[in-house]
Amino acid sequence: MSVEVERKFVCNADTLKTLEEIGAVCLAQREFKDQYFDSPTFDLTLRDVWLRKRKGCWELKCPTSAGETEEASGGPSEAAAAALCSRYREITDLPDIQQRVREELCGDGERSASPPADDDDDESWPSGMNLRCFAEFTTVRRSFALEEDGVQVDLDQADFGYSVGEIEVLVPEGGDVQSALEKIGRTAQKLGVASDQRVEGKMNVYLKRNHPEHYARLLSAHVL
Ligand code: V4E
Repeated sequence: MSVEVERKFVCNADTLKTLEEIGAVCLAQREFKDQYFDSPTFDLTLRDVWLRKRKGCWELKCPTSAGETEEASGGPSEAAAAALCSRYREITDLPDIQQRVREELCGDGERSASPPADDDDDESWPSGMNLRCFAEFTTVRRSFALEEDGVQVDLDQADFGYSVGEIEVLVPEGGDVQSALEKIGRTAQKLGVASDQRVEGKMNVYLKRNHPEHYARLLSAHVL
């Protein structure tokens, strides 16, 4: 399991040129469809837990637990830069995902010795937990590697007409989140995207347009 630390930025026609100038190497361009799942009353996303299927694989992003991303405090400018970054734990192992989802939905912290039959079925387990797809969109992503160790920049174009850039560092379990924040800050400076404004992700924009009531609830719950 790892923690994804990332900062979103507004990309424009100059971003590709700047990436080239700072020596970024294009790793790949790929297209993928994301399907996000939740209960009818949105119990997962209201807890900032995001379950999705991407390229046939299940992924869960959830808040990091207390102490998991302990960071040096630094000065006010470091704190402001850190506030522009999100940190989410990423789970990709299906039994771990199912266990965490079960915990979130029914507070069942115990790993069942024998999970319900549907859990074994890669396709039907969500409906067995009363989860249904509430968002579906396709993204064209261009990924770049930077000289700065472990930093990746993604330029995303979603099929509903929204583009966004992301600077991200994957921190392995117990790894140094503070160093990831510093790398992201330096990369934002180099790219000239170090504004103090939080930039909306694809899901924010998708929900605002397609599920405005749920979007408003997520804002009230300080999830978005
Ligand atoms: C909405 C959300 C999550 C779902 C995934 O969002 P995002 O990271 O934007 O997707 P994507 O496609 O870039 O995933 P990746 O390929 O990088 O894994 S996870 C957390 N949130 C909430 C959230 C938030 N509170 N603030 C911001 C700026 N973004 C997302």
